[in-house]
Amino acid sequence: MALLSFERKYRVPGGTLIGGDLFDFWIGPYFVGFFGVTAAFFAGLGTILIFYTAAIQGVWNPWLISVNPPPISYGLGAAPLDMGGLWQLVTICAHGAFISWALRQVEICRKLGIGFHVPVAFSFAILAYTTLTVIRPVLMGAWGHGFPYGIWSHLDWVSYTGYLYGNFHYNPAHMIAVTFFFTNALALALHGSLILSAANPEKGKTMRMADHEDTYFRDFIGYSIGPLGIHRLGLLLALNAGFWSAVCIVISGTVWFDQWVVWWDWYIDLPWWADL
Ligand code: 07D
Ligand code: 07D
Ligand code: 07D
Ligand code: 07D
Ligand code: U10
Repeated sequence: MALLSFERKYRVPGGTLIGGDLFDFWIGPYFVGFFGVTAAFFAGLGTILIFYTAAIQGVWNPWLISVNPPPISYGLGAAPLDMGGLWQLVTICAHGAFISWALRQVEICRKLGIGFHVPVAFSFAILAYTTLTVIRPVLMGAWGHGFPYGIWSHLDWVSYTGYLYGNFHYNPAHMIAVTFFFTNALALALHGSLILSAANPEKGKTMRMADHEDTYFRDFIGYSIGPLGIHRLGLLLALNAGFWSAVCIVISGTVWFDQWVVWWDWYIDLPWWADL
């Protein structure tokens, strides 16, 4: 693959977090690095363990493969391989791979001398995953509260866990998370469509730039957040979507045990109409 002249210029040693020059090289377009090696190791091992589980269970339909966590009775102890031990190993591998991936992003940022916004953003996805498979199970006292690694089975877990607390829609942090997801989709639709509209002016005219984009929204709703601002807003919305998701699930079963609709009783109990 041909290298961009820019890439050739920036392919110099340095910026690694660990191991100095060890693995400080590229294969084709990919930077390798120490964390590229650890990411490949953990992802490879994790995948092998998933296939091993499939072999033990005799299930090869990709939709139905499922690496299940241990029964609740094992608490926070190590479980035998075929009783959730494989799930525990896959969870370790997944963390190894995701965290390596984030640190590899950090190294590339350092090499290029740019900000760390990408690894920070990816860390919120890892936070949501860690909340589901480590933080909440540990707080609840059993690995069995983690979700199973399977395409269908993880949906069953979400549904089951949702109905454990009645209608999960009444979870206030879930509402905030959903609102951030919806608003995020709206913001990206606005941004994508606005940029493409400026890039596709009437026939024979040159591409429009930020002035046109700003003016469009000032005409339309009286305010434009600006070309840099929309990216700040997008990142803010997306990170909050992941963050409030982690909050909504970690509070279910640790600080709130009842149906979520009951939480709203504080509203009925407000003093000015409680006695009516
Ligand atoms: C498009 C970037 C690319 C990523 C892709 C996913 C695998 C899994 C492993 C067979 C947006 C690659 C998939 C590597 C193969 C095995 C063992 C990102 C893009 C293409 N889910 N979920 C999916 C994961 C959870 C939920 C699809 C992962 C929580 C619902 C895919 C995790 C809860 C629905 C998938 C995870 C939950 C899905 C599409 C980890 C709450 C759907 C994902 C590691 C968050 C949808 C059949 C997608 C679907 C779907 C992967 C966690 C709910 C299989 C890797 C436990 C309600 N999830 N998920 O596009 O079609 O992401 O399911 O945390 O309806 Mg899930
Ligand atoms: C419809 C909004 C249109 C808005 C317009 C503008 C104003 C002006 C004024 C500010 C589409 C209005 C403008 C009012 C305002 C000022 C001044 C957007 C619309 C025109 N689901 N589910 C979806 C997930 C479950 C169910 C879509 C996830 C459970 C039903 C999306 C999960 C059950 C329907 C989605 C999950 C269930 C959906 C929604 C997880 C419940 C739908 C996004 C993690 C027990 C809806 C077309 C959307 C749909 C829909 C996501 C779970 C039921 C993909 C992530 C299992 C009945 N679900 N869902 O559509 O498809 O936005 O709608 O568990 O009808 Mg689901
Ligand atoms: C931020 C742009 C501004 C829009 C705002 C909404 C009204 C309604 C009416 C009090 C992203 C203004 C709200 C005008 C006032 C009365 C009677 C866009 C932004 C600020 N929903 N929904 C919300 C709507 C549907 C679902 C919040 C509208 C489907 C779930 C808000 C429609 C299904 C959750 C809201 C619509 C569904 C919400 C935040 C129309 C599947 C939440 C919305 C016209 C899509 C979350 C309490 C947001 C929540 C939420 C409005 C349709 C599911 C009240 C206008 C029927 C699961 N919905 N919604 O972020 O907190 O929009 O609920 O189709 O958890 Mg809804
Ligand atoms: C966890 C993914 C992390 C991914 C990583 C990377 C690879 C490599 C390889 C591509 C967090 C993985 C990478 C594997 C891939 C290649 C080659 C992201 C994660 C690290 N809900 N609900 C949410 C809605 C209902 C319930 C979040 C909507 C019902 C439970 C979001 C609806 C009930 C949980 C959300 C709805 C219910 C959630 C999910 C509508 C079920 C959670 C997004 C419209 C009956 C989960 C942290 C997320 C959560 C969650 C949305 C309905 C239950 C806000 C829109 C009422 C139990 N719901 N939900 O978290 O918060 O992404 O998880 O009805 O656990 Mg909900
Ligand atoms: C993007 C981008 C980019 C930018 C950008 C943006 C995408 C390249 C260059 C844009 C992004 C943003 C601005 C940021 C973020 C926005 C969101 C995430 C979406 C969420 C938005 C909100 C929550 C705000 C919503 C606000 C709205 C909708 C404004 C509401 C405004 C009005 C209601 C006024 C509408 C005006 C009209 C209809 C015409 C003129 C009217 C008047 C001036 C006054 C009122 C009129 C009268 C009084 C007349 C009489 C009334 C009548 C006849 C009707 C009466 C009827 C009744 C029922 C009352 O990519 O980078 O940077 O900026």
